[in-house]
Amino acid sequence: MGYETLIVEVEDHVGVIQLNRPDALNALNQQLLGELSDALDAMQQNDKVRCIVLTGSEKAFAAGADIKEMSDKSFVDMFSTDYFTHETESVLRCRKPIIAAVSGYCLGGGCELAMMCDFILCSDTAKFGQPEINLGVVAGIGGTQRLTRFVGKSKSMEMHLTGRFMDAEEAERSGLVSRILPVKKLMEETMATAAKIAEKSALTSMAVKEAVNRSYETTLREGVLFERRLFHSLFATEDQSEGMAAFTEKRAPKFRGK
Ligand code: DAK
Repeated sequence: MGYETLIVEVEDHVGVIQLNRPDALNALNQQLLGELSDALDAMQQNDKVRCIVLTGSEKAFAAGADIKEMSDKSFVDMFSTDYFTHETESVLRCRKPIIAAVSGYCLGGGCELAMMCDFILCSDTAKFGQPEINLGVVAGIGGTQRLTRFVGKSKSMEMHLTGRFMDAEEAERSGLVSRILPVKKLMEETMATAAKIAEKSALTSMAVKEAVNRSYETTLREGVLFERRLFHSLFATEDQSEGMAAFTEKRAPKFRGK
């Protein structure tokens, strides 16, 4: 399928989705988010894809929701269409691992989109922020909730109340991103990380996602029980037999997602 606001390709077992509205610093409008939702659903259906990379340009992952598209909308427009909900939840619906590769501006809805991915790798030029307060609104795609879980109340509150940007060092220090990479190496290193994930059992990757995400939703005791039951259930898979046999036979495992 052809997209106007995305560049989509599959390299080996990694699906790459690049946000592509360079004139608007990849601001998220309805067309882009609709296309993103389609692209993610297609990658979920595509058995060849085992890991997904979501990225932008060197200058901007995304500078937020498209302010020009939103500015004239009314409460009724927003509420009756449930603006952006279905589209952005495509990231949460996707059961395959999604890495956000962030360079440059990652603001407002852009930061919220990156936080919905499974983890964030960023370049040393990345800038994160929730500057919605400057527009007289609050974050609306989960920023107040997710940023707080990543960086804690104090820093999240400060970011949302002042609208200031956080650089890559601060983002790594406070747990928002997993690693910082030199800007020219961001995609190469991200693709290497994605390829490493794609070699694993796709079933086990799905189980990891479900277990880690459950930690946000439940008590420690219930989460640990959920994890243990997933662990037990993976003994019903061929990939568990293959992984453990390969270790004993001192060879690389060949996972088939079965
Ligand atoms: N929307 C639309 N256009 C944008 C944009 C944005 N968010 N950000 C940048 N652009 C456009 C600029 O207007 C400019 O277009 P032209 O004027 O050339 O036509 C072009 O991109 C280049 O931008 P600048 O000239 O401003 O570039 P600079 O390098 O000087 O500055 C900047 C870069 C990122 C600091 C600046 O562009 C900026 O402050 N951008 C806005 C950042 C921002 O406020 N982001 C938050 C947006 S609000 C919802 C829930 C949540 C949301 C929406 C809905 N629902 C539940 C319904 C989310 C809200 C947001 O994200």
